[in-house]
Amino acid sequence: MPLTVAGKHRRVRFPSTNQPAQIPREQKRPRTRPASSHPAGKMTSQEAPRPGIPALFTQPPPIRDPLVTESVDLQDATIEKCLPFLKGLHSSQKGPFNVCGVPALQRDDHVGYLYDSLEDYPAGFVAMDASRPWMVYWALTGLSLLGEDVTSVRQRVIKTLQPMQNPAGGFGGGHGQTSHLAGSYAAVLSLAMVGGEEAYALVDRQSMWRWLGRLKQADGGFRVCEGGEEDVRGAYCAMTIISLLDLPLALPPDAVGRSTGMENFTDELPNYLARCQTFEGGISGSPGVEAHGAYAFCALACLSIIGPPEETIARCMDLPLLLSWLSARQNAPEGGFSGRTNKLVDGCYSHWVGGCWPLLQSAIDGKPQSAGPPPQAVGSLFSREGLDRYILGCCQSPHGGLRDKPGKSPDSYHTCYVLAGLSETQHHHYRTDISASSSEVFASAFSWKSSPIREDNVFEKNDRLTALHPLYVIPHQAAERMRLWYESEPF
Ligand code: FPP
Ligand code: K
Ligand code: ZN
Repeated sequence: MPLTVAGKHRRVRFPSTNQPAQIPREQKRPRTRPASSHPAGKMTSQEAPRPGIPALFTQPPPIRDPLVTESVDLQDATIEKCLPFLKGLHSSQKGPFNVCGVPALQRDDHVGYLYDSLEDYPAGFVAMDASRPWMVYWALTGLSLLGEDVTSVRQRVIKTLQPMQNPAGGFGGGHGQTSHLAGSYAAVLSLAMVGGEEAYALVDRQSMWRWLGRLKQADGGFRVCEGGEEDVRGAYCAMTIISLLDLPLALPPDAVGRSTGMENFTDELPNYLARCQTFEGGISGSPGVEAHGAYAFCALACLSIIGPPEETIARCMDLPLLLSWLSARQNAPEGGFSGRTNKLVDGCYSHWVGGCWPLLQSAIDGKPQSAGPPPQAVGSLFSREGLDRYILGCCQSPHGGLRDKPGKSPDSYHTCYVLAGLSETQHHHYRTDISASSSEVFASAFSWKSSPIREDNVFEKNDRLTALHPLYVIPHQAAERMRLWYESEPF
């Protein structure tokens, strides 16, 4: 019997196979079953998939672990939920479908959703009040990916961010809030995207530099705010800000790190990041905890900002182990990425995990020899087709916006990072021997180029998105223009 679910604008009807599987209490204990049977198989719709879809993406995996746990049940339920979308059969999917059985990107709906996300919110969204710079960043990045000209909101962005900057340095998550590296990262990147002198000149670089000096720790890492936690987000956000704003690499005179003999923001940082690689090969938020895709991106992007990936990543990470863990993030039939071992596919990892691949590829390719793309020694390190199928088939919400997975509501965070992931599948990202910056330290960070991939596409010309800078996650020009402007300004 079809079920009715309340949507934002109208009531959407889902067939009953779309309900999350109820896990009976007694099944939460690990149990075993014959390895050959798929318990959820009976629930799988027998309706034939659209033509053009390989069997890999239309069936539960053929090899199964006989031990059944709560994680396995959740995984089975997720596959059941995704299959009708992967097969192109779900009634909420909008076409046209291409010859590969993949639905078109609903560009206008997503553009509309993101412009809406910059308007007012009802009271229930109060928890987002500390994420104001992020709301701006996700919308502007998503709109840029979709080819919108975001300079049209320049004045609004400046006016919104201006009160969030604190006299003692950095941006808070809202007016009157403590400065935080995550909010400061989102604020600086948003200013880069709208661009222009007024936006660049808004940042107080002197106080930013001093504040960052108070966040740098003796072990090489960064706290995310004064008195706050230290993790790889802090390190990535700090190095993003330092490199884009052309701040001095030297620590301010009163920085805590100076008391242990450190002189620069990058001192001991590679060692700190190296200590975040775990026994699984993935990278954790801080030494000793569980590897996660979001932190893997932060660590690898941070290493790629502070030096060429073939030096920094190769020196700090066990590459074969990292490749093995990263590859295990992608499964069939879903095709999208999970964030960690034994957890579920989620559209936002299309960027956090998807964004790691070009950085690893660059570490493997080695020192760039020319201004053009390097010869491809190996094929794609991940299945672009799988990720495209998950994004276009499972992550598009029927009224605009993109989501974690079928059954979840869209939000601007997922819309941004799912689109960023789609863009990543559509481009080769590589470094050249030419840098947009005159800096020696950050020469590598500003030497990235992107060119559209033409082979093995399962998406259409109209689904093409803008390329993003693989380290700064904003359009290339936005990052380069900001850096060049500050290079020309006295500090
Ligand atoms: C687990 O959530 C998620 C994390 C432990 C990391 C979240 C961090 C980010 C998304 C990125 C931060 C980056 C910057 C630049 C600030 P979960 O348990 O709900 O999800 P899971 O089951 O998929 O692991
Ligand atoms: K998640
Ligand atoms: Zn997510």
